[in-house]
Amino acid sequence: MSEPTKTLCPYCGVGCGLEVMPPARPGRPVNRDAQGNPVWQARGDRRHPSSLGQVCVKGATIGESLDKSRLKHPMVRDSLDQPFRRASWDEALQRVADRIQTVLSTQGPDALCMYGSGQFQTEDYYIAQKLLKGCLGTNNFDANSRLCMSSAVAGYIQSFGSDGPSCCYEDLELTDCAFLIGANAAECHPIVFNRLQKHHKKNKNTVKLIVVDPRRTKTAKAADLHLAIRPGADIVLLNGIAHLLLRQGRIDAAFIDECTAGFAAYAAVVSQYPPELVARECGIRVEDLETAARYWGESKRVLSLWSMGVNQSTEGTAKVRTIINLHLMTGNLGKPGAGPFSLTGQPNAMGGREAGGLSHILPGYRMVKNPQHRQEVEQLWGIPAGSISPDPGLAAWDMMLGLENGSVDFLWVAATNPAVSMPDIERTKAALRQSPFTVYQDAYYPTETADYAHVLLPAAQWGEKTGAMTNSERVVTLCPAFRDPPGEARADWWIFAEVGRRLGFTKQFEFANSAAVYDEFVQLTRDRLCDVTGLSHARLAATGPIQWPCPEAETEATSANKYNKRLYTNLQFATANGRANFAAFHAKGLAEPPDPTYPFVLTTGRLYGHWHTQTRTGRIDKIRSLHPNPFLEVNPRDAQKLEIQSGEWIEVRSRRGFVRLPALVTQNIARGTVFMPMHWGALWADQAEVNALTHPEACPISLEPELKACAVQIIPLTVQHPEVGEISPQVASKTLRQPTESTILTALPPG
Ligand SMILES: Nc1nc2c(c(=O)[nH]1)N[C@H]1C(S)=C(S)[C@@H](COP(=O)(O)OP(=O)(O)OC[C@H]3O[C@@H](n4cnc5c(=O)[nH]c(N)nc54)[C@H](O)[C@@H]3O)O[C@H]1N2
Ligand SMILES: Nc1nc2c(c(=O)[nH]1)N[C@H]1C(S)=C(S)[C@@H](COP(=O)(O)OP(=O)(O)OC[C@H]3O[C@@H](n4cnc5c(=O)[nH]c(N)nc54)[C@H](O)[C@@H]3O)O[C@H]1N2
Ligand code: SF4
Ligand SMILES: [Mo]
Repeated sequence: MSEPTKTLCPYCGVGCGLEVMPPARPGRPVNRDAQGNPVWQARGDRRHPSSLGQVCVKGATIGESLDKSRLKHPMVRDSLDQPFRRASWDEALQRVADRIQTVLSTQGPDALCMYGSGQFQTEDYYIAQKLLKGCLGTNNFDANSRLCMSSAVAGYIQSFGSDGPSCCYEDLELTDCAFLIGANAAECHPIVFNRLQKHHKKNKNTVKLIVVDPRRTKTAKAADLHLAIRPGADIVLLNGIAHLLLRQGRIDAAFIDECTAGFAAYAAVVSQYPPELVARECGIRVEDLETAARYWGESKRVLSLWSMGVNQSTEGTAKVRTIINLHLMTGNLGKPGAGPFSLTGQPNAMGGREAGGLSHILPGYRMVKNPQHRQEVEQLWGIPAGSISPDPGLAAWDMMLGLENGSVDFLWVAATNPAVSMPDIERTKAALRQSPFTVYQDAYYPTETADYAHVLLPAAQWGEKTGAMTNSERVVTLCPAFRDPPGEARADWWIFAEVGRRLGFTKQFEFANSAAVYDEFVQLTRDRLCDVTGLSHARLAATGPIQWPCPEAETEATSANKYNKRLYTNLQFATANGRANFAAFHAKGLAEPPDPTYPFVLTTGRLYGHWHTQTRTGRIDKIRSLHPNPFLEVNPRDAQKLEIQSGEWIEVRSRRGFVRLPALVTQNIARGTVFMPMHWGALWADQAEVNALTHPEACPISLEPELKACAVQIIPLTVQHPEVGEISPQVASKTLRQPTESTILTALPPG
């Protein structure tokens, strides 16, 4: 192969275009990593419309992760205390199919569950829906998007009548005011942030950047105004901004009148949020609140961008709707440079939503509860009417509860690592240990979740299978296979389809290849908001990435891309009456507020170089040296009271568990709040699993857990410890697996 393969970065939802080249190319030295192993090379694709050639460190180093610690063969065992033994695909798949059959006949379909991922390609997602929801008759398919995007999905559906972010990245360069709330884009959506920052720097006098985050992140440091609110105070703040806009008459009355519903009830709620109260509850200055309202009011085009600081909350949906309220109130949507823009986390969480990849939705932005929607899907799938259950299936955490109480008998986990990423990890692990039968389908081995599997299935990953992914701005990119999967690894969709065939659904899973799967999927998007009937693998390969909607009729129109950049430009929304809905929400605050015993609020999140549970990035030297160790950020005044300094070992305890790690004393975090990264599971450090501390309380609408806040206490490990006696830092440092203490001290990010 001499031409580079054009594809999409398989990490974050920015969805940067990559060009990938094999280690050896004619006339060039072989590309090698630090150990001398030949590795695939990746660079930015200048022609990709979303990223224009830019990449961050993760995209640039992806090639180094492809051949390390891969799961190459199916493995089976009868119980968790046995070692795995290698099995043929035939044996492993037959075990899975037989078990499903048994559970179906003894327990019924709702004892079966699948837990998937925004790292599936659309074809993987689609086949999984068809198998579980169509053929097996249970809606128990959920994805890690439940921990991630489900509040955004619920907020869009309730406010606009449909899921679907309406903005595009060009808006980053057309806005007068970017309002980032609960998003550390500089580290988590770096190329989106680069585009925004460039525009901001170029127009310093006219373009405003507001960041709302309890931490002074890299993103916050670039802002004109940083509102370091208390964790969980977002609704108070947003209602407070609305209060001032209303008081100053900076609203778009015509828009409210013609295009929205529910304004009066909303206005009544925000009238109860005067500036003094809001500033006090948020822990910010009245002047700063007024400045935020002024920026909103004076800007012609406001673009808000949010991510997990908003979604991962017991009031996640209410937060999303409260952001949208501000846009409705000021007419800031459906036009260039303005709108409520949810930044998607994973590379194909968007495609997952289109394919129906949560337990309450169906392909084509349809709802499980809607009889007409079920009927449309049943017809296309060629299954009897009534096959799809009218009840939403189990959400991610409810699957764990189902294992706990014995109502779930079969769990199939693919492309996610719940033994690290679920809340309340000890309870999660205990539930997984109780599972009568768990299939785990991953690209890597070992991972923490593999310990809980009865069957391990080796998955072909990005670059080893061909499929489509949709990024945050609704751009669909084809990701072609450019190398062979290692060992016997197979594409996720193929594995699901093969089990379907073994269960007798031969007609439903008769696909020659993933292009045929995609062709069937697009039929289910016809005349829906996310219409992609004009797309096929062949078209995407020939023309490159395309933004949806892209209905069949537009197949010929080369202008389709420009035409479809934004949704709702005609101000007709997807609700029954075409109007967008205001929502009137009072703030409820955190599910587990601090108290005298657990006086700190722990918040959690990400670092620039690492990706989630490190299955890839933990195996890349450059990234390991960027972030060698877990740490806990503590404000200097709190540190003084606790008598701890940077690098000293502490124990952090919540009602559910504890971690031990070094402190990082920094002004970047407010007093009373502490921060810990999510990346270190049991394989990468001892006793530094952030989710040992978190709780599973979730938003009642989106069912998304409040992974961003729980109450903790901090115990310095150099002093007498109530349970384990005196621990010196030297002893404690042995509990960190990877780097030594000296690397911790030298590599702590600058405070
Ligand atoms: N480098 C890197 N990038 C990634 C990922 C990764 O693992 N590594 N993962 C991807 C995925 S799946 C996702 S979902 C995204 C997540 O992207 P982000 O949401 O931007 O990242 P997080 O660090 O999880 O959290 C964002 C911020 O929320 C703040 N926050 C905490 N509590 C509150 C609150 O109550 N209110 C407000 N306003 N803010 C709060 C935190 O301080 C944090 O800075 O990143 C994607 N990109
Ligand atoms: N405390 C706390 N917890 C959190 C969060 C937080 O902010 N704080 N964030 C939450 C969020 S937003 C998210 S998205 C989750 C992420 O949590 P996880 O989904 O658990 O994290 P990953 O490490 O991305 O796991 C993906 C797995 O898929 C595998 N994989 C990669 N490609 C493929 C493929 O093509 N096929 C298959 N079968 N496997 C593949 C990888 O090897 C890896 O094991 O964590 C959640 N948990
Ligand atoms: S910004 Fe996201 S999509 Fe782009 S290169 Fe980095 S990780 Fe990949
Ligand atoms: Mo996520």
